[in-house]
Amino acid sequence: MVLDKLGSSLKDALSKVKNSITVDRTLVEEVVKEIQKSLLASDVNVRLVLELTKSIRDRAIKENTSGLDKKEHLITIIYEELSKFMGSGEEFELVADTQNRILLVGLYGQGKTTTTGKLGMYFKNRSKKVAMISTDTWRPAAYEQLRQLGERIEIDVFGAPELKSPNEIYSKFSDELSKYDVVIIDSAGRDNLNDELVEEIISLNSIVEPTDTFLVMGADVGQTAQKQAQAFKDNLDVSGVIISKMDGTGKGGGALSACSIVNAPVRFIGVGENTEDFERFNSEKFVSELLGMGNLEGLLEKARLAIDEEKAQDMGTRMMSGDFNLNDLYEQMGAMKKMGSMSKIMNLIPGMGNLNIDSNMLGAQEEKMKKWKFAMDSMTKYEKENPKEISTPRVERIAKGSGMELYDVRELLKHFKQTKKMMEAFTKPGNMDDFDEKSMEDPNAMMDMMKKFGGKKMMKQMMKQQGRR
Ligand SMILES: Nc1nc2c(ncn2[C@@H]2O[C@H](COP(=O)(O)OP(=O)(O)O)[C@@H](O)[C@H]2O)c(=O)[nH]1
Ligand SMILES: [Mg+2]
Repeated sequence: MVLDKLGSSLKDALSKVKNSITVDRTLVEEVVKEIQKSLLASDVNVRLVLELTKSIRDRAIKENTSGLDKKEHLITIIYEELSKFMGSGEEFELVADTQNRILLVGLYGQGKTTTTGKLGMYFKNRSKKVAMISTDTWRPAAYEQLRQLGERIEIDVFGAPELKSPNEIYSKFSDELSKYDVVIIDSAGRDNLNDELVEEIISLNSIVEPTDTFLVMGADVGQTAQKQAQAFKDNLDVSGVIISKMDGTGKGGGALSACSIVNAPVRFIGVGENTEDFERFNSEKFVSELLGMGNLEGLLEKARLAIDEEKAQDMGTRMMSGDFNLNDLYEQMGAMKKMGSMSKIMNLIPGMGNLNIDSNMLGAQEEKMKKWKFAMDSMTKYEKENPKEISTPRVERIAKGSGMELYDVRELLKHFKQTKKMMEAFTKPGNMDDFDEKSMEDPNAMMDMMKKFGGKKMMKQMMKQQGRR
């Protein structure tokens, strides 16, 4: 696994917490020191290390432990702060309802061209019509490299190495490019970010008007990462970082620091030379793996349940007011996913673990939710807010845009209607009669509700029911 050295030293710091008898200031200090040492050894920027460890220390001392014991609380804080440092937030999604133009920038040799192909493949696999364009006028072989890559992975490539400037190249093809859902622009690099390159990229940026600009950086850049990142940030609106060559180094902390400097999350990582060696980056998942979360997972779920309580309350209030729409459903599905697989969630609920619910059934439901998320990404804001207005032509467009079958989109809309009905039953007093204690005890009825609902409010309801017995 990538960054395994950092991982093993962070794990050591965590076992210190786990094996301690009490959590006091001395322990917090000791653990903070260990974390500092491990991060610095992985080339993470010193200032960032100090900031990060300061928040861990402050939170560990000040925060109230919200239902967790002190050790659990400290471990949760370490996990949360590390995830935040790596740019937590939603996973990358394309901007809906418009052509996405993704500009890749970075110094020479950082992996831009390779990453152009990887990103292209990533979107092609998600049923998008993808084009790649080479705007590197510096190295004559640059276009050829991308052209061959495109031929291999069957993605259209544009480029005109005989032209003098990136702008000329992009303008030459702008009509043709308008036919694609996603256009990935591979730009030129230099050994250094000199004025010439800055000027070239700023001017290319103004012609392309990218929906996203990703800074590509090799995991092996070390301490120079901050300087590079800062220079690009000063001149461009960098919306994310892609770290390539994560497979080739035990360090990589330098590149990870870059996202903190450009103030944008790590979006993808490259883990090899081949097109498929590419992963969407999720800082929480990454940190879980880094910390060897197998044994921590239960704890984190417990912490999330406690913390999300508030958010669930919020959602509940909104639903009470009767305007539950597809955005809420989306959020619900996201919250579910965050808590882990359905079977794990079932295990967390007192009494549910022993019900022996068919795991195939749960798996199938999870698959469906994945598809529905794709479908919802292809809806407009208006459609998500007014699901009733989604007519057949719209269903067709959504299916096409997300690469789903008509059937999938219709099923999603049906699921939404049922969920909405369910919400009303839960939120309006008196309507609970349909879902009395008896049906709560019947695993099938329960599953039915779980399927229809898929939300936290319902879990809370169930837990209340369980507690009442
Ligand atoms: N091991 C490994 N090598 C990579 C990765 N990404 C790019 N490379 C290699 O890094 C070198 C430079 O890549 P290139 O895409 O040409 O960089 P560019 O100059 O920024 O366009 C090439 O030899 C690539 O094969 C990666 O994720 N892992
Ligand atoms: Mg290149």
